Amino acid sequence: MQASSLAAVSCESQSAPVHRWTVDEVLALYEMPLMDLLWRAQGVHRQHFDANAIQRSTLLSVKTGGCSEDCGYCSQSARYETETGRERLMPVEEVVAAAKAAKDKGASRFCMGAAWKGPKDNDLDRVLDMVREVKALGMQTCVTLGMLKEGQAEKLKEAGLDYYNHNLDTDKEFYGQVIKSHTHDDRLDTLDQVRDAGINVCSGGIIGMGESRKNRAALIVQLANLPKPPESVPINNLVPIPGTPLADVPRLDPFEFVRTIAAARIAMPTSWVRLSAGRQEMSDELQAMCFLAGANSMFYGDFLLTTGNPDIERDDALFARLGMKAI
Ligand code: SAM
Ligand code: DTB
Ligand code: SF4
Repeated sequence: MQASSLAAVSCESQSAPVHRWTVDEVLALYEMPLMDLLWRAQGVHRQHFDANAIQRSTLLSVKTGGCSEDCGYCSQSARYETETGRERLMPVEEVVAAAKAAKDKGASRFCMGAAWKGPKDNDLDRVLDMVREVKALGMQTCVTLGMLKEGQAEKLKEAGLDYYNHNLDTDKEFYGQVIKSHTHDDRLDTLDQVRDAGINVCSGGIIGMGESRKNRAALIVQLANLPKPPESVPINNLVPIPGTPLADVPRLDPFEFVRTIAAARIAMPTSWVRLSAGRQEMSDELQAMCFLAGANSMFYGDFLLTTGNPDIERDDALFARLGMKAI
């Protein structure tokens, strides 16, 4: 690792970034020869993390389908005819049983997702019980419930919530081409509420929706330049869902996905970068390249929300082959 390339990225304390990234700077990372980019990202990664350890979260869809929003990639929007059915908010006991099973299999965090524009207060009460009980199992807790109203983030914090997932999803400039029922600024507003309540922010995006490389670089900049970079940054590869407007978008070059992981790692050196949706379609070799690029977190378990994930046996075998350990 060259000292000069480290200097460009290491001027950050744990709490406040002093370097404000520009789109041109992140585009320049994307344009590096891939081997140079991987070398630099791995150097940054090793300054802050154990390069052989991966954090594992298990997802559960606690309320599925029928969402009012029009996100063009989503199987759960009520506006598109997809194969995803509609299910009511799950009973707390069933959620806790799923969390226990995930813990027994080795997940350290349990992430509960709901297909809402945002939670109604009475629905939130049941989610608060889920958070309390999952936390009591000794797991880290995460929820993704859509946009929050005033006071809801504080209630989640009191219940013991560790992380709130709310993705910026794509560049502000491209956002309106994928989602019209709410705005990028609405997403930022919820992130402010989460951060102000003292909950860790989990926010990232989706790659491969037809956006340009510049849009991808701008998304990384918008995440890195938040008042504080998100503690956790999921990078999703679009899972094309038949029936949605993005069902037939041409597939992205996998190396562009790797470059996005590397750019996220370099721009957000102390954040957990999660290799998220799209892993089922990736070879083991491609995933290993994502770890080399600085990904150090993943979803673990046979399902994401409504689509599949590599089965646990495949992931366990991959960890063994790569000599990686779970945290
Ligand atoms: N309704 C809440 C929201 O929008 O924040 C929570 C659930 S929503 C399904 C959570 C995230 O899943 C989205 O922000 C998006 O990043 C990701 N996601 C949804 N569908 C996806 C797909 N087909 N491929 C990749 N990522 C997807
Ligand atoms: C995130 O960034 N990815 C996860 C989690 N946060 C909630 C969801 C991925 C969903 C993939 C499509 C599906 O299974 O419906
Ligand atoms: Fe609803 Fe979230 Fe899907 Fe958008 S991404 S349609 S808000 S569940």
